[in-house]
Amino acid sequence: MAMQKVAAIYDIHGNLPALEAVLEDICRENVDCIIVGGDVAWGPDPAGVMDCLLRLPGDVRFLRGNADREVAGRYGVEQGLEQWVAQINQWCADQLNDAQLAFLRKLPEKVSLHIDRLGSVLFVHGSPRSDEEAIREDTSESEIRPMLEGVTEDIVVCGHTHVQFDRRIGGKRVINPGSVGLQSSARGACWALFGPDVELRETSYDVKAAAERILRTGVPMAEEFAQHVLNPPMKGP
Ligand SMILES: [Mn+2]
Repeated sequence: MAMQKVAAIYDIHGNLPALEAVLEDICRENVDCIIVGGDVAWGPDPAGVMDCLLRLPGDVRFLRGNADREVAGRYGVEQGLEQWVAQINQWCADQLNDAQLAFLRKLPEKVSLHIDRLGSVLFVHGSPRSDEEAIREDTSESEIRPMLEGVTEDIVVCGHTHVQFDRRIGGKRVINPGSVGLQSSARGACWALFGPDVELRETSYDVKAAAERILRTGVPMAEEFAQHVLNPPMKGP
């Protein structure tokens, strides 16, 4: 059955206050489905975010991001993670229970839907061929074309790089909803609404309260996470 309205929330990265603010906005939109686009738990409040997402009513479809794979598999420096990423990764895995880790381990890498007036939409985390391949606003078309090879959908939705964009490449529309919890080039929590058109949305939330909360979590590099939320990196001119 084709859907009328779908919300995409990507790269939540353990930021529960940002997620809650976005879910309030989504609630007002009467969506048929929410796509959770990966990288949910790696961040300051892995358990809070997982509890919230797994309690959501209605049609919620998850796909797996690279960080979900890394948290669920307890990746360390041996698996190629940088030291600081590995340290946070282990801490995040320790915050989750076995059922939550098993849930992350079993997620699919892509979700495909048909949305009225938009057409077929493929949701992935990085690119259609890799959960850690980046597609950015300024990635060249010649780099992106091979990533889209074999994709039959009209629209590709990808995340991972944490900055919103809406591009047209080789007859396809490629969209990044931005990051809910670890945003760049935006002050608020970013997401996207699909149907009948595509809306890139930014939900403001109390970043000061969120930062204070982060400092109490015990996550490694809490100060850096708090600073990121208070002052997200902005793109140069
Ligand atoms: Mn990612």
